[in-house]
Amino acid sequence: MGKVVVALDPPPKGNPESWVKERVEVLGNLPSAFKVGLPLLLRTGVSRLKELISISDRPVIADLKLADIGEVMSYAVEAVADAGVKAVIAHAFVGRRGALDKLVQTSREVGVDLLLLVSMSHPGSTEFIDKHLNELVAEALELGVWGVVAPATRVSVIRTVREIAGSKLLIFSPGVGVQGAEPGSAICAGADYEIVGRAVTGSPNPKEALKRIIAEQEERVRLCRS
Ligand code: BMP
Repeated sequence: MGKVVVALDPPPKGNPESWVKERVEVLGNLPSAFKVGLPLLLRTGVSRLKELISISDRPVIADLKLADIGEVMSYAVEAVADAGVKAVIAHAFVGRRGALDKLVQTSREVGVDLLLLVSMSHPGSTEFIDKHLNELVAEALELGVWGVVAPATRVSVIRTVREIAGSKLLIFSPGVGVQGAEPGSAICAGADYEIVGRAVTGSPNPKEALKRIIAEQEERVRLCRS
């Protein structure tokens, strides 16, 4: 069983709804989950999201990358909860008081799991965010969230997160494929799921592309665990 979350980010040209539908239908149950973010939500709106979610059995993660005061983040979570998303992604750096404490409370009330971003896959993440990695993971642990997002492009970060969090947090890792990380490398470093976007969705045959990525992931994980 592969451990891949497919990021559905429709490019600017074309119809975003048919773009998503075509991919969700052919990928079926191969992905562990789908992730949708602003490139889709800004163009379709949350009301259309509900319909898109209904064509798949897989859970959907809303990648809102929230970074606001608690009250406003809560409104956003309530909006996507209505569409039936499994989880929402927020930035950990906004801190707890007046922000994440409220977000955690609202998410629980509306039955949405929370993923906190503790490090990012682009190089600039080391300029500010990564300097506080240990504190951000500790904060995620204290808040008792479902998991964190940490980059497949810097596996040392994943190792640190796993060391601090033990088995108390799931780790979702973007950066596999177009951003350069090899399938399976993040899981070998301690992640639970790898997030893959364009390497699957930009392929002329997304299903075959995902199958290849899953096969590679399984092989690398088999080797690193043997
Ligand atoms: P791709 O595989 O096409 O590079 O897509 C990666 C996905 O993961 C995108 O949806 C992006 O928003 C997300 N992501 C990322 O690339 N780096 C991060 O640090 C956090 C993310 O959510």
